[in-house]
Amino acid sequence: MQLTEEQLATWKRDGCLVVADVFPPESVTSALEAIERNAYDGLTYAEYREKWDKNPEEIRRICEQSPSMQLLAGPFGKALHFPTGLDAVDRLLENEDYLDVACQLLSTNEIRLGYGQIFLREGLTDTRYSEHPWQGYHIDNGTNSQLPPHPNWEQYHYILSGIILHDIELDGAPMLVCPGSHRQLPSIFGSHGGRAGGLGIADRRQFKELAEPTPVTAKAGSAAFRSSYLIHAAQPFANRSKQRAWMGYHFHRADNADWCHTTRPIPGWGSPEFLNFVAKTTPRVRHVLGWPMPGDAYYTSESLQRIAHAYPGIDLTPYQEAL
Ligand SMILES: O=C(O)CCC(=O)C(=O)O
Repeated sequence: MQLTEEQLATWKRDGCLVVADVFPPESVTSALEAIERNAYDGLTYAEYREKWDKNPEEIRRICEQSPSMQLLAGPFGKALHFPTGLDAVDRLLENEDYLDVACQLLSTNEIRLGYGQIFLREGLTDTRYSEHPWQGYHIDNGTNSQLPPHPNWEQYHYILSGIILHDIELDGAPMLVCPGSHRQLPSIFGSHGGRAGGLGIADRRQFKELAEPTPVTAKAGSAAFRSSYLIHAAQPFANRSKQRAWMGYHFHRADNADWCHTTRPIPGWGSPEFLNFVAKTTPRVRHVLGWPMPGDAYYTSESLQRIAHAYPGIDLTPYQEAL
């Protein structure tokens, strides 16, 4: 998929971009169902509401006792970080159009995955917003980077994406972003400062240079991208009968890989989730995870035998053909 000049100009100006029709309906539907059953103790969202609308205090009590990070995947969230082990969710990463867009936004074909995470909020239990509309604004750069934002944002930021699994409308708590703020951090840092790679501002009204926040609404099948330097915040659901669910992947330029390491407790290289995903996925996705492409000198008949041993079931044909 080739982005238009207008889309690229919007990206550079705003630091965020929603690209429509990246994912076919069937992949979005199966990923949403897997994310719902993971979030709601085996139920769909409709079944969960049917069960818990009668007893909201109890479900809120259950959430209060859950680790806050786990709640990112929903009230009963089990799998959270990539690879989640939910096939339909993890394999969204194999979409070629999606990877093409990420490459264009990072201005390189050499991109790497920094992190991936289910992100689900739902009206019955959601508390992930601030009390006042000027609070809660921050950047997400510190999730994967130790280094504070650099004035040359295009070279040194990373990108966060949300794969939109159902329509996100104005009453469904769309994220609020300050367009263009990815380019305004040098002045904001000057008067505020940040910590490591991150930055949170206590009161948005103190920063007159920031544009009015805009809600990121999007259709199912879109991919929403934003710069790790973009200032944004959560807002409450105007309609509490809704949920908002996406799968998010973060990408950085390969030449920033030295410092783009996630702070999140991701399943390790030896986990069944990782081994199974890598065995099944495409050479391009393995490359985004750091493997050399087929044809690289790393691959010899001996090294391929070792890979076959380490990743049972892997199809090494593309690597063998390029020997
Ligand atoms: O829910 C949202 O839209 C915003 C979430 C957010 O700001 C974050 O997790 O960094």
